[in-house]
Amino acid sequence: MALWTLAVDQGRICKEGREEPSRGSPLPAASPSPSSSSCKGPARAAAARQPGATRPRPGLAWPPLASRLPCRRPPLPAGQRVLVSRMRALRSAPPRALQLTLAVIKPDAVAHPLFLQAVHETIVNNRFSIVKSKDLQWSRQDSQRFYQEHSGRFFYQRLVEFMSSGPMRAYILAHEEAISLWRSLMGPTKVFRAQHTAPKSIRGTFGLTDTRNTVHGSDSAESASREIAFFFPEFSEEDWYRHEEPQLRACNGSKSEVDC
Ligand code: RTP
Ligand code: MG
Repeated sequence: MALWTLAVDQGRICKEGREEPSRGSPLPAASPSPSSSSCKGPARAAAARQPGATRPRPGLAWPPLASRLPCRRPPLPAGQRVLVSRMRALRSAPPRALQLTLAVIKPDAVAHPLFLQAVHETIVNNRFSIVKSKDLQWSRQDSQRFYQEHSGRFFYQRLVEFMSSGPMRAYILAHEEAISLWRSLMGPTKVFRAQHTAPKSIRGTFGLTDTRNTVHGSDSAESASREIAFFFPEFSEEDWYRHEEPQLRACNGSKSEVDC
């Protein structure tokens, strides 16, 4: 007759089955069947093979509770382990309601103070928070590195020359939809198209040529992180999300500007 014992191990209930020893015999009638146990059979067998393993007394669970190997959960497959650790990280990370993007006013617009002022006002009027800004001028090497992805294109040399030809202004902008909002305010890359399809956009209004098209904007969250690090190497996105983003979000949601 099968006798079932319950062992609580590491907070988990582990069910073990064994055959009852035959009457009068000091040993169990049969060694425990691995298939009758939810603890893995090999674990029990290993415990029984230990040099000091105690012989069981009839009627008691065998081997004694203290000498049993712990019941361990079988390891998760690699894919599931990654998923579980990502879910844990997401649970402990603060919520990210604000998105960051990199915006640049290119040399053609910075050369005209009124254009520069107008683009700056577009940023402010569209409820972006200006997290950081700086005026700078690139060397040719900076320009080549930043536009590496376009290095095989016909316009690459022209672009590199232009972007290192004069001062620029760079911003880290925060907004719920920072990337897509800034890209839609910029308008299409090609100025001729911008003038026809989005005449009120920044490029439609101030753009000069397909190269001298006034502004730059990150096109994805990954590009934004990479480009922000390129222009603002001292800025830590992680710290900003941890300390400043929650405050800024609270301020944006609050009607009073006293505490913000
Ligand atoms: P950006 O990177 O400056 O925000 O512009 P984008 O995404 O709209 O356009 P992208 O394809 O990334 O091109 C980068 C910059 O290269 C110059 N360009 N010139 N002559 C041309 O046909 C041409 N095409 C692109 C522009 O300055 C463009 O912004
Ligand atoms: Mg681009």
